[in-house]
Amino acid sequence: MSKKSIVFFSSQCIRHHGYFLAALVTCCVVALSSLRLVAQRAPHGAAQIPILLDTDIGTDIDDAFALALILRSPELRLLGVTTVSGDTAARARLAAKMLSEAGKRRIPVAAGKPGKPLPIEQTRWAEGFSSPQLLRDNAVDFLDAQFSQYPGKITLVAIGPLTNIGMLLQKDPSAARKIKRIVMMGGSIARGYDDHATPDPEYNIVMDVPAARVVFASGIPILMAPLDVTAMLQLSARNRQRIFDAGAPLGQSLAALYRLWGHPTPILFDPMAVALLLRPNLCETRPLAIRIDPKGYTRVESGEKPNAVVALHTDPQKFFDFYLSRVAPKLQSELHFRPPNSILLNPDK
Ligand SMILES: [Ca+2]
Repeated sequence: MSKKSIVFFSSQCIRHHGYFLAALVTCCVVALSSLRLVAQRAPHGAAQIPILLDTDIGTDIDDAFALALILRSPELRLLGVTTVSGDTAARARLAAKMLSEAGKRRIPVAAGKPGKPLPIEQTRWAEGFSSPQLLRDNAVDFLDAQFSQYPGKITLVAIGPLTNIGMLLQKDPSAARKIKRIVMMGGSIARGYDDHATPDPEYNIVMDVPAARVVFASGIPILMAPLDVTAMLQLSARNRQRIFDAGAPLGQSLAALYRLWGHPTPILFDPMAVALLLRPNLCETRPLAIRIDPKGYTRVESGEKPNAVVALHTDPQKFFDFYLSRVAPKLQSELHFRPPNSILLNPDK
């Protein structure tokens, strides 16, 4: 076929099959972008899990510890962070500064709709911080764009009230089909705060009951870490110091935030949601039908179709072993350290 014939043939094809070609090109672009997303690999060769983090970082201290675990987990690919509840812009600055300190200056952060401002002591750490990674887009539009760009690929890690994802699902119920899974800290089945043996209305649920109801009715697969597997996760002074001693960037950031937080003992509620995503066998889980009652209790409806896989029991020691192995790994020199004979023979020395 001559060059002229090829040009003629091509132009005829485009004329007659323009829509088909345009559709084909669009499919290729979408397929390529999806491939680009899943082709990223963790160092050991397995494909990375693409995630978005929705957080109320800044009130309790556990969100910062959860973000640290994400940043120390090569299996995860953090595509972005959204903030929720109260002063969402201040929370976004906190998340962005923590990312920036860890060298992750390209991970975007989008603030949710601002709510009633509450005093957040930790935000002083990021006062005046600015970065191009702080988006002008609001959290709901950002989530929408990400889930639409990679339909069915992204896991949402939700460690705050469910306002942002609830707003997205109310705006566009079809968005549920684009979300691979929600892994969340929230709810209380048989145990409550302080690890007592009765359930409580849990903070993330009770802060936005309508949003929680929308999420649990959406059909999105949910993996839920309630108080039953989180309320007992008190970070001991020894382990806290080990994390802070790990130094820059994460140990240093966590130490600075801890000092501003101003309480003695963090409880690592939120990091369990991240740990559960990475190590599902850290908890015994069961599919359950969860109904959110008007007071924010997460009630189990027997005989109904399950809408969540719920973690019900855990071994805190195994959780902390895992958490510390990631966020404050022992140096090889410490692992192989043996006290000299003189100390073994003379323990008082
Ligand atoms: Ca939280």
